[in-house]
Amino acid sequence: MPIARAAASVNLEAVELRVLHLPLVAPFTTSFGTETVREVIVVRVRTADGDGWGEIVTQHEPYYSSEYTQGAWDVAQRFLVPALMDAGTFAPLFPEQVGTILEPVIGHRMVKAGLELAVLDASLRTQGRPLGEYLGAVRDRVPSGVSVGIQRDPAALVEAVQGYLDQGYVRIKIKIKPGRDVADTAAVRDAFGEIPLQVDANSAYTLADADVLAALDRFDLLLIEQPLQEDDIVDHAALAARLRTPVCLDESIVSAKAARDALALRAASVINIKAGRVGGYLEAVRIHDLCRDAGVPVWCGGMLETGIGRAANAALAALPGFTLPGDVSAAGRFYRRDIVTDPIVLDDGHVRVPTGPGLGIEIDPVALDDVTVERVELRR
Ligand code: OSB
Ligand code: MG
Repeated sequence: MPIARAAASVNLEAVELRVLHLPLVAPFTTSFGTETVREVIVVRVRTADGDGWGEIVTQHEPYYSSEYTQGAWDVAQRFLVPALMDAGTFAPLFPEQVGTILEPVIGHRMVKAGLELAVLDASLRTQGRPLGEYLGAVRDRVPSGVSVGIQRDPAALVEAVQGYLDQGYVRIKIKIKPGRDVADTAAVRDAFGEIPLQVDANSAYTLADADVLAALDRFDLLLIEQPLQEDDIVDHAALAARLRTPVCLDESIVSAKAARDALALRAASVINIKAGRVGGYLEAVRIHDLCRDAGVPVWCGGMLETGIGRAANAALAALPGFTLPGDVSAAGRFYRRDIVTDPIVLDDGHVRVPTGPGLGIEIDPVALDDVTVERVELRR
């Protein structure tokens, strides 16, 4: 379904950026490291008609992606915000133009996504229009999966998964890495039987590990996510041909073009869509559309979002091609205290798609200030 390009223009007056440090309820371990405090950037655009909010989902270290928070902080202030300001000085700014305006800067997609989201939010709020409706949502709630980090040992993993199943999560994803793959997956399968289960390797393997990865075939996983490196498209195709488990790409899919190429080369039969990784929610919808036309299932990935990005992810995940449960969990899965007044909760294994204007959230200014470690305001 094409996007109705009807969001209102905004008159940009200023852009506020904040680095936040949000303590996690428990450490989150992947093949590339352990996070205990989420470092993220929040964007507020100030317009003549009100504010809009966005989130730049970088992590503090460039291990998932080449992007990282202090790099994002720099490029936003020196290049991307000024480009937006310049464009908005001579003409009203439409959200659908943001991607094109920022295109001359190579990469830095998470920063572009956060800026575009803030402009979109400001624009849709003036129209009283929810983001979900604008993007093409067809559901008012979405099934909620949870991404479970690597634990001390398989027994601890089983205990962690039990806790999430008790809360009602409808799909479990476990992180794996070499040496913590077959036994961990077997432990979860043995403990819980036929639950919807998938694994995420975050690029920790090479094609030489194909035998180990093929040993996962016996667990009837929904998919294996990003076994090889970001630029290993041909190797992913070779691996996919050897596995019964469907290969899903995350890190490799940095744009609609990358998605098209990966599908053409048969490197993936499922795609994880993260708006930050692909440069914004509008590019995310383009990937959704091309996958839908190709009959390829997609699901909504996560980057430990605050209530800002989490609301946007719930809206995106409500599009018709999102036929697999996403990593759109309750805010409480990561944070004791969110920065929004009405954090997303789990209800019968689902999260609700916000219905208010724009992102449909209100910022809790005290909570936001409490976790802000750096703040800057850029004016025209
Ligand atoms: O690979 O999906 C990933 C978190 C940070 C970086 C990469 C990933 C993840 C997750 C967490 O798996 C998903 C979530 O936000 O719930
Ligand atoms: Mg992933």
